[in-house]
Amino acid sequence: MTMISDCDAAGSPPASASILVIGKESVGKSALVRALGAGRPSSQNFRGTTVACESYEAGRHTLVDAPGILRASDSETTRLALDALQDADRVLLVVQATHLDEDLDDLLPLVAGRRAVVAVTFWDRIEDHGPAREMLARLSLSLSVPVIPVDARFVPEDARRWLIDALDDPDVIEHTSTPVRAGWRIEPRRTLLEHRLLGPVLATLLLLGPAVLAVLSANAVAGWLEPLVEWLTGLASEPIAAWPGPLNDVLVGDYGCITMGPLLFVWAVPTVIVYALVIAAYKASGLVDRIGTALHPLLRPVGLHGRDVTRVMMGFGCNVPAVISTRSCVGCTRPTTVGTIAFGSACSYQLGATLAVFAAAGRSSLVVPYLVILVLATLVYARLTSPAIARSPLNALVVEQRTFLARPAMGAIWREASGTVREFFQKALPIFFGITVVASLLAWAGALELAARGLYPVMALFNLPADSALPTILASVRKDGLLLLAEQGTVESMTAVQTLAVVFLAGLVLPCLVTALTVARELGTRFALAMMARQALAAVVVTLAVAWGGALVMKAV
Ligand SMILES: Nc1nc2c(ncn2[C@@H]2O[C@H](COP(=O)(O)OP(=O)(O)OP(=O)(O)O)[C@@H](O)[C@H]2O)c(=O)[nH]1
Ligand SMILES: [Mg+2]
Repeated sequence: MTMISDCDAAGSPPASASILVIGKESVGKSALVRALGAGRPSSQNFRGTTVACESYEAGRHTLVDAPGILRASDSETTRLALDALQDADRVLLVVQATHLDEDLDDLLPLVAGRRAVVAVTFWDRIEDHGPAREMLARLSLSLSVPVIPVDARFVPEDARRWLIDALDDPDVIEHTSTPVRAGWRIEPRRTLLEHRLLGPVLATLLLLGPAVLAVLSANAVAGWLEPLVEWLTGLASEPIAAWPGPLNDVLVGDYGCITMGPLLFVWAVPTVIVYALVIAAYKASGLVDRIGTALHPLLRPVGLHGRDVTRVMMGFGCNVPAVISTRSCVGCTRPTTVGTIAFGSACSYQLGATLAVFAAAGRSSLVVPYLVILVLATLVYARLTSPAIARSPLNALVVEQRTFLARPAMGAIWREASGTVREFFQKALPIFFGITVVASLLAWAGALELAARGLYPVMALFNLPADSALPTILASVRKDGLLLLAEQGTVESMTAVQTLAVVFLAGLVLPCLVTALTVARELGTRFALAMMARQALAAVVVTLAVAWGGALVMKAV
């Protein structure tokens, strides 16, 4: 019941006599591997959940859960799956009952000549099981291999045994086309999202939903949490105030952890939790793919595809898994998608910290122009950085439009969201406090003032005060470093336009360090460096436009 290894760097499965679980995207491969008792591979209702071959030990079998095959695609995940298939002797071919003929037509030529068992998932979507079962029996007879129907989410013990036993010594599939046809095809029910005009509008609202919800709930939580947290920190800081520096500075100085802590808990934590819950619900319900499909016609002119929207949206939670998930994007849009995530997917830490800065400035409503400008700037950035081929009207949406919407299982949402929140408390929180310690020590040693004086001309270029320099530098390494801008005195003394400008500069000038390293690992160091240079340039242009354009507008009104 354990996962024994990831595939190697090239993505090949281990050489042992393992069974490759292969099929198209989102047909329930991972759910089936899990149901067979093999570990807990991630199973989510969006195309391209699994992005590497992962081996799991299931009793006497080793199952290799492969990424889904996307027909006519040059995606990294399809390549991994096809490479794994080359070396596979035994396969568990997973096809979706709703599109049985289509899946067999596409996949039989790939698995012919291998020992195989066929699992027909989404059996629960077939209404009349009697004739369908008869058809499967005939298919099994013609192919000379077991064909086993299942609802991969809930596999009963007898079906599980049937599958496990069948996998012991399967026969070779000889056919390259299906000898018996089902003749049915069951499509997901159409919703407003598929409406030609209303679909994109609804999809845009749903896309922005997590940010709006995060803002509203962070405001609500802050309303009742702030007095309590402030009272508690006041209580804690009183005795420390008399301690000598630098201890005093590190704890209760301008950038001290006790000074900054409340901002983190009042603003960032609610934002992280709300983002995690909403995005997990979108993924588990299948909404995320349907939103992407609806937005495809609007986004293609800027070089992004519907499938990429899913990844950009994942980036709202954290950029790192979103960048990894672009392995299932097509080759011509992957670099643009990665760049767009790094530039425009304001992760939950970044948005939480931004809200805190606006609140500290006493200008919470700045979040509206912030989000509007961010979306517009991201679209322009994608348009300017995408290759012409990605924007071509001939570049169709490479996605099989058969995501069934499902009521999201609470367990799936909880598993996903609690992972993100745990990560925040275990990894992000200590790093944030580390940043406050560094900033406090620099302030105590007088280095801040020196740096501020040195950087004054640069900040003046953006019409910004010198003391915003250090928070800007720290925030460009870790997005939650933006919180340092909320230090008493920094944003309080700025105008609304300056507050907006500094948040753009600090938030956009570089991707967070972990994202940059992930991009370098996924697409190479040279790509990562070029992307960072492009992003820095774009951030400078956006900040200049906001700072000087905003100042002009304010003067006019
Ligand atoms: N109704 C129904 N839903 C299923 C079935 N099998 C899987 N699902 C759901 O379909 C979605 C996709 O399942 P996964 O197991 O992630 O599919 P996958 O083939 O591993 O997908 P990729 O890794 O993206 O290729 C999840 O939301 C599952 O809960 C099934 O038999 N019936
Ligand atoms: Mg999977």
